[in-house]
Amino acid sequence: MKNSELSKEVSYALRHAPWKYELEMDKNGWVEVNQLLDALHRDEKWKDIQLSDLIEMIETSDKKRHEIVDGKIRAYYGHSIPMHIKKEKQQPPNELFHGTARRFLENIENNGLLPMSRQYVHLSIDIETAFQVGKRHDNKPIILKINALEAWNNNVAFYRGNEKVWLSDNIPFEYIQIVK
Ligand code: HQG
Repeated sequence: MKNSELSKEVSYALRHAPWKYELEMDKNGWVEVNQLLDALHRDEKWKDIQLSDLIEMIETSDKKRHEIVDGKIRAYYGHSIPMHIKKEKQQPPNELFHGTARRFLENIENNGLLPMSRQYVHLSIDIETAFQVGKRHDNKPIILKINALEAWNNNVAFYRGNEKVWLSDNIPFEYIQIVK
């Protein structure tokens, strides 16, 4: 419980509102772990949180959302802040998947997949992961298959999030099929 609550708070800080925590974030989304700890300590709830708690939070999480390297921490994906988080382009696998709500389909057919309130479109490496993502929006989500490599070969950019999540910009519907 503590870990998932902490994970939500850290995600909020690193993805959506670093200024509320007075964090200095670089263009790749990294902030000093000590800065984050100082900010958390100002909240009674997190006053005893230490680096080891952040490490445990990351290790026990159901999804790989954050990483700590050389005294810095960042979110792998999910950003909505105005400053664009820079990601390295990377060739995607042949196919990727996206789980979404039935009510969004018509708009997606007309405009392709759009980042909406986030900086990137989020894609999953398999149908099961996409299904779980889609379930957040609809109890009977639809699964879209993205011909990612074909899109990449036609200059659609892809970026790696974590082992299960890929990121992209706008994906035209010509590269998308409805799986179920
Ligand atoms: C939809 C979670 C209308 C899109 C998950 C999605 C993921 C459109 C919604 C990560 C559209 C945005 C991101 C269009 C896309 N018209 N709707 N043209 N194009 N959409 O939550 O991908 O647990 O911002 O299909 O696991 O659902 O937070 O994105 O349904 O990895 O770590 O607009 O967040 O991870 O919804 O989820 P979201 P998402 P965490």
